[in-house]
Amino acid sequence: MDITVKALDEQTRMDMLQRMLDIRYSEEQIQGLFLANLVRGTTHLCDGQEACSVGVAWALKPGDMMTCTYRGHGHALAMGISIKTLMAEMMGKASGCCGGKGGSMHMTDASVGLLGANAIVGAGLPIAVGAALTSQVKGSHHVTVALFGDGAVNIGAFHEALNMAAVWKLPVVFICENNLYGEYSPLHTTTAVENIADRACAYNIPGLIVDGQDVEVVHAHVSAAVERARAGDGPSLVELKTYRYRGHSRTDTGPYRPEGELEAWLQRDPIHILRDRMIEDGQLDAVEFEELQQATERKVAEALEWAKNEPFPLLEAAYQDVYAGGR
Ligand SMILES: Cc1ncc(C[n+]2csc(CCOP(=O)(O)OP(=O)(O)O)c2C)c(N)n1
Ligand SMILES: [Mg+2]
Repeated sequence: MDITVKALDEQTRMDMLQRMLDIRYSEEQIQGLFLANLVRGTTHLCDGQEACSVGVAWALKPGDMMTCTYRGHGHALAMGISIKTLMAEMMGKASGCCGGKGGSMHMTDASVGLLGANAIVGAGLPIAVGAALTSQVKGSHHVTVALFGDGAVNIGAFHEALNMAAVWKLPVVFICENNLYGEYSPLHTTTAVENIADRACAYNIPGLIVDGQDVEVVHAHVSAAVERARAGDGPSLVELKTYRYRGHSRTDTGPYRPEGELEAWLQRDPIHILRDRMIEDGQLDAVEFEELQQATERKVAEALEWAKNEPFPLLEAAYQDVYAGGR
């Protein structure tokens, strides 16, 4: 696939920057919530990976769909779930996107195209293939993207999904957020290839290796794969090289990471890459960026306070949403 990365217009860049900041500050607040024991269970944060979710979401059109993983707060916000709804879901409140019954690992809202975050590694891929088959049968020209981690590529469902989608030329794009670790295991100890995208040749589909820290680069590559799928030319495998700043889940401080690795990735922070480019192009200055950060921090804190005061679901809600159309 021949892909040129063009500068996006100023408004699009500003919107992307804002959404990446929304994600960054939301993750910060969520970590605090869990550490303060205000929410039971666990959470998986995506700070460092913001350019992936935002670049992918901006490559989609209304009606397109996404499946993602338990590391899915960024995907949910990028697809258009509001910060308030996200925070309410996090705290198990009735006004959350799943009525408070999903929590951190299951941010879902079909009305924005988010078919579901999945806690089972690899489980979103066959769901995306099914959604794509529906679009193909209906002739609706919608595309589904499946987001998953590097840990999912050794799961049977990955291979089955890619093979079937390739054979049937389904309108689906498989997007791996390769953050170098599956739980506490470095990729090279679990996976025989260095580049996940190299596996595409086994299914006779394009494989793209992409800088996952640069939102414009992510957007350009995913857009090309999405439009290829929409045109009826079948799936692609896109690998976004990225890094999670925190450990696997809330209590993991990442002691297994080699010294200096995190610091090296912090030098390529996705928010700073876009900020610096906008400053260079005269679209933003340091003071405006500072104000944007502060306003976002306030907005996220307010959303969290609002969510804290929302009611929990009623007991009867346990019987709702069990079957399709049951609400
Ligand atoms: C089928 C299955 N096997 C094992 C697990 C336990 N598990 C939870 S997260 C995880 C690591 C997945 O890593 P990766 O796909 O790279 O995603 P990341 O957490 O890095 O975003 C594993 C093995 C699971 N949830 N599902
Ligand atoms: Mg991983």
